[in-house]
Amino acid sequence: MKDSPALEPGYFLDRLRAADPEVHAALAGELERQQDGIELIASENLVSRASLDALGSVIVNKTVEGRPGARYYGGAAFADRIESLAVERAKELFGCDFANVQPHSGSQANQAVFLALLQPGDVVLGMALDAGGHLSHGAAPNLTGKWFRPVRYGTDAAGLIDMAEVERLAREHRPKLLICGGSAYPRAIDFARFRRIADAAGAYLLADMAHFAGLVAGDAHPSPLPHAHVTTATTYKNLRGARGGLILTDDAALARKLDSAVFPGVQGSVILNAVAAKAVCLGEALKPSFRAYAAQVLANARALADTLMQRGIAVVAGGTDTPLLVADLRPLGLTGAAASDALEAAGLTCNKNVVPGDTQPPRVTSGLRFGSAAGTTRGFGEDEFRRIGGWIADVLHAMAAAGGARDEAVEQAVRADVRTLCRAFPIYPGLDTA
Ligand code: DSN
Repeated sequence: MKDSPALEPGYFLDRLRAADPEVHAALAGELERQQDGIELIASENLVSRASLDALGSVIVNKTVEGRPGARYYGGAAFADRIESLAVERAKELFGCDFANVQPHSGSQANQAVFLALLQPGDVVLGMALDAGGHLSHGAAPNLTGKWFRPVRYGTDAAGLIDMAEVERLAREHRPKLLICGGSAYPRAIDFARFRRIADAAGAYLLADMAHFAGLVAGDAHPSPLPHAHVTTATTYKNLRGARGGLILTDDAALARKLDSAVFPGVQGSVILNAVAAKAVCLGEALKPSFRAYAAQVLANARALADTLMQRGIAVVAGGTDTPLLVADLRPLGLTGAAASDALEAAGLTCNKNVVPGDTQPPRVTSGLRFGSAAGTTRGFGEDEFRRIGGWIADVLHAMAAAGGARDEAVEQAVRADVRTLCRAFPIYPGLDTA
């Protein structure tokens, strides 16, 4: 069947519509949702058409295990070339000697670090979930929490990492692994001090920069790499690439252990189309234009945080040094679950999130997490993010005034404004959902 001339080559072709109308319809609906709504989930972004092309390419047909040049399967010449490109670009981008680009996610990158550096039952010191830590840093339901002995540090009254507590817990518990970085911690981290604490305790330092890797790549945030023994990252947040993880280090002996921990330790064959797309996004991040993107992501996150605070909405830690920020809804008497549903109806997608000292369960929470990476990709600047902050405040204050009940009229008015703004900033110009 001939492709519709209205469509560019890529996804959502007539070919797919004809072969599988149900999957086509769901993908077309998702494209329309992304086009007409504002994505504020901090772990999302909009990848380039080049990344989409790599993801949908014939390399998806190839199976390999092992590392480039040392595979367990034949026919790997082009797979090797693709993975080597991703590795070399990751090393150049982050200024390190070794990179493993195979982790399917940030969680699997962290699991590989645990496998490489620890024995079951070893003590791990990481940030508590309500302070902004991540599940894969030793949270109770995660294997890192079940098979190791997690000790958690938190934040102080200002919402900043309580470094005195980190020091005290490291002295008391002598962890084998100290972790900095997280999923919802908005401020810059004192990596040098973390390293001193790790050294005094005889621990390895793992920096998980999943939520600020793009800013590090674009020189808009300090790099943890000179301080950490191992750094992990994801490629799909503010690095603006395909889904997946990275492990980075300067230590040759650790690199060998980490490679074996990824394969055969926690993973099997490589998802080569994801690795090809990682190579593409890392190449894009090496271009000078990515520095402007990273700076704008940070400026936009700060504009959003400032607007929310000016409109009387509490922001954890009083702002942000990263692409993310967390609103504390307790003063408004709202839950994260109800507020995120209301914002989604208004065309603003974000996620409910626990806040420090939260007493609500994880499916309810007292907070909302917002990120600026995807909006910045579609061209929003600080003016647009200030408008977005105003719309968020309109929806939340209307709910608070009604004792927590949703205000459909306000949601629909904001929805209309959101759609108008989105139409002025198309996400993939030329792609059509028709
Ligand atoms: N770690 C999850 C998040 O931060 O949203 C998924 O990337």
